[in-house]
Amino acid sequence: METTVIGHRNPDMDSICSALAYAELKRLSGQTGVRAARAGGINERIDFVLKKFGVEAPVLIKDMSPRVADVMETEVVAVRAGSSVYDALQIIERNQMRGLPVVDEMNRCLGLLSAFKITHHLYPSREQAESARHVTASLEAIMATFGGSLVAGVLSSEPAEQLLMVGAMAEDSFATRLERYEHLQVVLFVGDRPQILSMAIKARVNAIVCTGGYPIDEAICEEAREAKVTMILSPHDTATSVLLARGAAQVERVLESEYQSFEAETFLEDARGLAAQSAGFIFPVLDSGGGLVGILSKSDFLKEIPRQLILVDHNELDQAVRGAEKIKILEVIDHHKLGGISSDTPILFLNNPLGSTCTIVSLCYEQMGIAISPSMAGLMMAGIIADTLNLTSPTNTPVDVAVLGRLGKIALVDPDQLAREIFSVGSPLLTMTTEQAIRVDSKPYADLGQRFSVAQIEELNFDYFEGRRADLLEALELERARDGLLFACLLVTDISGQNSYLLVRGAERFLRTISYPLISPQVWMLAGVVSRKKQLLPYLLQCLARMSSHDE
Ligand SMILES: [Mn+2]
Repeated sequence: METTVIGHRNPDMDSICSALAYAELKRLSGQTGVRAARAGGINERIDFVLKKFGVEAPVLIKDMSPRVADVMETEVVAVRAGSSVYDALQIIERNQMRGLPVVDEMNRCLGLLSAFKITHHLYPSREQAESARHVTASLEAIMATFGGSLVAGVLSSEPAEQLLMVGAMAEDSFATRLERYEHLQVVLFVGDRPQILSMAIKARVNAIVCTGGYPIDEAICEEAREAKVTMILSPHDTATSVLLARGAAQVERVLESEYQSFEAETFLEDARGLAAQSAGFIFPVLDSGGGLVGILSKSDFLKEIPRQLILVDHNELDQAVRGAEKIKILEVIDHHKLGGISSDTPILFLNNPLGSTCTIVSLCYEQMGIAISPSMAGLMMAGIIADTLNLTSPTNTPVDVAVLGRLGKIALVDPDQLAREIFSVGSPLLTMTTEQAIRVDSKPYADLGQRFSVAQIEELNFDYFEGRRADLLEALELERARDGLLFACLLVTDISGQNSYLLVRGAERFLRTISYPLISPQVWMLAGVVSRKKQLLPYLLQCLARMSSHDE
């Protein structure tokens, strides 16, 4: 079972750092198969912190939806194209399967061999029965099917089209029939009949299978050797020997070359739809070169997905990595408002209105008595500093202050110095495109029957704001129209002055409800507002409520 610890889409510092630190805590407490992940790109500030503390960025996962690779069988039982139908049947029976994939020497899938197809080959309809005597196989393969032994001539391993013939008629009739088959490679099955044997050797048939286990006269063997006719002894009677010999046909003659296949990365949901429409019973899973990497059976769709999620720094599926709703959520560690998540079984749900998720994770380490490494302490400091604007945001609590102090002693880093370093790196307005600036920390919401988005960027001051104002407003309007939102807004926070500008594009009836001072079209001054979750979001919800009551 693989456990992925992951923060929200458009991850911020707290999301990235809490995922890394919590995954590490899980590993240290003995859980295996735990990895940290991120649901989106990382910005310059996060990159700076990861480098400073020497930690690799968590793996990027854009979609957690179950894939074919999650449930497919990777230990594939396959059969080579050159194998005999007889051998394939033995494998099918031994493994209690309904069929097999057929591969070439490079393990590329050539088709499927089904028990049904084999049955059809061995028991053709009456109309096609004549052709059933033609078998493309080597003499070696034919002999192997009935466990015979060579008594004269050579045993070719080259496949060729052979005509299976039984010498069960009177000598005259036999002679006439042999003439008819002159141009064919005849493999004659005959019992203890010296005359027939002699005639066949003189006619230089390709091979003779002496059935019934009778001893063969040495003179006849000598005759066969001189005429270069292969003679094989079968321990079985004629009927049994011929029946088994037909299984020498190569599987590539019997395979089904039209079949439904998947790639390991195919979404399981898509595969399920295609499999349901297909008459196939197994589905080869192929790599880009056609190589066979797995097999999917219809019963595999019922398997439990061997992956689970731990959500950090969010608890709303709208904000979670795509596909999160399709797999089991094991834990939620968060400090945001509740977003109506539900589960099938009891789960660990730790929501604590502290300044950052990193603060909560740090408390988890302490509670479990597990030592925090200096690099993880550094990461968690960065998460606390970024989310609380270095302990100045209204979301900050005395617990955050105490935890940040303790982490500083472990990481041997001064919190104020770290804060200065973080916020001086990569001013979003200076270093990002307009598109990035409105998306880097944007969250979607669906509240009071309305959908909207709220983004935030932090600046050391408003120096670069005026030059970007028009472009930011235009980009917000594009996003709002594209996603069909009531409004899209961006909070530009000056962390030194502890103020923010709020840029909003959206329905006029909503904009009317904003009571802060308007400083230019669609830009409001929010003095003392720095927190999205604790200040802006509750305010926006009030505005929405006011709008609804006016609408009525
Ligand atoms: Mn957070």
